[in-house]
Amino acid sequence: MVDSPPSHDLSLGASVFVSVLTPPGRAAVATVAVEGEGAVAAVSRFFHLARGRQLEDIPVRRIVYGEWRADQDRQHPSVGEGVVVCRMAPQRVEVHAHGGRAAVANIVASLVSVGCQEIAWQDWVKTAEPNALAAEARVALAEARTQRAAAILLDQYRGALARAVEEISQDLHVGRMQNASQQLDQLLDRAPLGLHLTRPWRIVLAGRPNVGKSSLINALVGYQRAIVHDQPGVTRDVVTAATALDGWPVELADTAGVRESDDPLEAAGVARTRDVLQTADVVALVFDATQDWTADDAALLAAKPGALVVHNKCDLPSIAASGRPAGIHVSAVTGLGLEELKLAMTAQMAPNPPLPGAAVPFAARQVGLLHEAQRQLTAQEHAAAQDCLQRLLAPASL
Ligand SMILES: Nc1nc2c(ncn2[C@@H]2O[C@H](COP(=O)(O)OP(=O)(O)OP(=O)(O)O)[C@@H](O)[C@H]2O)c(=O)[nH]1
Ligand SMILES: [Mg+2]
Repeated sequence: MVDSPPSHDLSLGASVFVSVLTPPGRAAVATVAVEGEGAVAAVSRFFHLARGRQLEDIPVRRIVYGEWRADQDRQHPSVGEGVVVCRMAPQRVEVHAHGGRAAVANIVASLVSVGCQEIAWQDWVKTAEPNALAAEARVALAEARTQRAAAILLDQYRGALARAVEEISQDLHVGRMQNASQQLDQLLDRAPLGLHLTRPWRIVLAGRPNVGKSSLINALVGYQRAIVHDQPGVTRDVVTAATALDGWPVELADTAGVRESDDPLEAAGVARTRDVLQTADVVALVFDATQDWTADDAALLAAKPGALVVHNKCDLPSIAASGRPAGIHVSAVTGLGLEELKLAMTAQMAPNPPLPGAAVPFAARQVGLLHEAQRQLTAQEHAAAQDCLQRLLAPASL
């Protein structure tokens, strides 16, 4: 017997969400979550258990195996996808299928055809977490690149930031305005670090040609990322490498050596160096310790007063030239001074790392609302400040 053709007869409206929880790409297993009133009915439309059993009758958290038959397959009952299904809650079902894109797309398309609404997993998280801070932490956790970043985000997922915001709100409520303001300041001080937990710090190595920038990048990441050559003007583009320093996620950028050049290609590389210097979180200016200190070197340094000063090639006899400023003495060849260089970079990136369990804002929305709360507090607009805090603590909205 052939089943009836597909129809939108479940009257789901937009009340059932379907979301792929696993990342795209090839993997052994993919998970599709279906949630909302009618979720079980929607899945039952396509999921066939052995011996005619019904999903409605399966207890919550019992894992069952069966076949997913998209409507077009109903003409050919032998074509079906083996899936594992579990009702995680009365109105929430997870479908675990083979991890290929086709199987996942097939399942999602089936559910959408009966009125389910597909949403991104980041939006699905909003429906699953009690408030926006927890939902944001869960999304950020998936983006964390290092264990240290993940540990701080996990603290926030467990409520560190929410508790701090609640305390500030309570201070406002009982008129402890100075306390509230100090706590807001403390949170905002941690915001630059928090925002980098999911967006690595950018460290740019710049300097004149042939001073050893590419060699230093390679020594810092531990493999041959950039081409090194004894001719000046080798690096023409910005070459980046992802790594971690003291557990913090960073992106190191090697750049074209800065000099005037008639070669349009090299000039384009130098222009790109200047661009990337604008967006750097940390700039390390590299100089060649075996060469005289020149007016060009001094001009480079003057243009970037906050930069770390790195004197490279210290394995060779250095020139104690007059005018050479203090700096970190390193050798990309022997590794001399590299630990000191890493420490100096880390100190610029994260001068006051938070203690375990500390509240750290980590998303632009949070930082914006905290700034606004502080502004309103300064303007004595206490109700408006309280409103910002309540918006931070509110449930996430889709
Ligand atoms: N002895 C010694 N040689 C080095 C050191 N660092 C780099 N060199 C040499 O210096 C030359 C230039 O090195 P690169 O790393 O290509 O220099 P760069 O600054 O990237 O040069 P451009 O890309 O042309 O701007 C190569 O011959 C390297 O082997 C060092 O610490 N000690
Ligand atoms: Mg280079």
